[in-house]
Amino acid sequence: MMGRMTDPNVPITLTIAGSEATGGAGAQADLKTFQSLGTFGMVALTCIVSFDPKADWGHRFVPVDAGVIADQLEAQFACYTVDALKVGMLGTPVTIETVADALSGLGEARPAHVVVDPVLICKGQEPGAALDTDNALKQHILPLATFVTPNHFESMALSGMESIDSIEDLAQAAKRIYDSCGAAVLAKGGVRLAGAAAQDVFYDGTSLEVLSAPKIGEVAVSGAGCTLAAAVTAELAKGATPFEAASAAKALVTRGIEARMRSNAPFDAVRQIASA
Ligand code: PXL
Repeated sequence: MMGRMTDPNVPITLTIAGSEATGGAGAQADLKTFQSLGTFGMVALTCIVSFDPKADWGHRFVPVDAGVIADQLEAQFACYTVDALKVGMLGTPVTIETVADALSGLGEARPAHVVVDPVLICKGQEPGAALDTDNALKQHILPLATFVTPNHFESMALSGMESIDSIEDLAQAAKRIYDSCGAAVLAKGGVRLAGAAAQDVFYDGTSLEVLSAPKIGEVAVSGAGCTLAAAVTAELAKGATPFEAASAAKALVTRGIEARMRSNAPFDAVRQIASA
């Protein structure tokens, strides 16, 4: 294999994420996003989520064996120089430790960009039910992040703030999260903050920016968060600055919500549309 190199003209992206079988969220959303933004995408699968139509569309969750997760990462990093990596749903403390060990063990081969979507609680889970998973994520994965994309709930959990009711509160949370881990932060207000705009806050230690787009309805769309973080990952892989990546990602998610899929489930799913 001497002399064989990764093609330098094709940005390479990897997501470490769970399968959401209906294709709206998780690894499927990530891969579609990677493709729509012109990168070569890979998935290391951490778990399989199947909604249960007989039980209020709750999540049936099956973790992938830790050894199999490590094997996937070994194969991927042996094949390619990964330009940017996304960490999505991990799901259990064992998975978190496995992924953290694998990434720490990469040394020089660790991608320059590690985008963490801190999936603390999935819809359908009781808050607190997954406290050990949340703590493991904070302890083992956040220190590896160069970019983090908390939603409204995760911004409260990671900043220690009891409520986030305004864009000023969200900015405060973004600053606190930056101070705690040193990663660029894109804190998502989405539909959770009142007003006609879906606003998010970007903070990287120097510049604080509010990203704003008209709200499209008042109901969260499945896969929006996954798609946003995957789009940030793809843009960073292509050489964008963190703020450029955040802006481009927000535009892709807005287009994807406009073009959303309706289904027999009581929620819509983002559809990734490449720009014209
Ligand atoms: O949207 C968060 C999320 C991430 N990853 C997987 C999921 C979900 C939500 O359903 O199933 C695999």
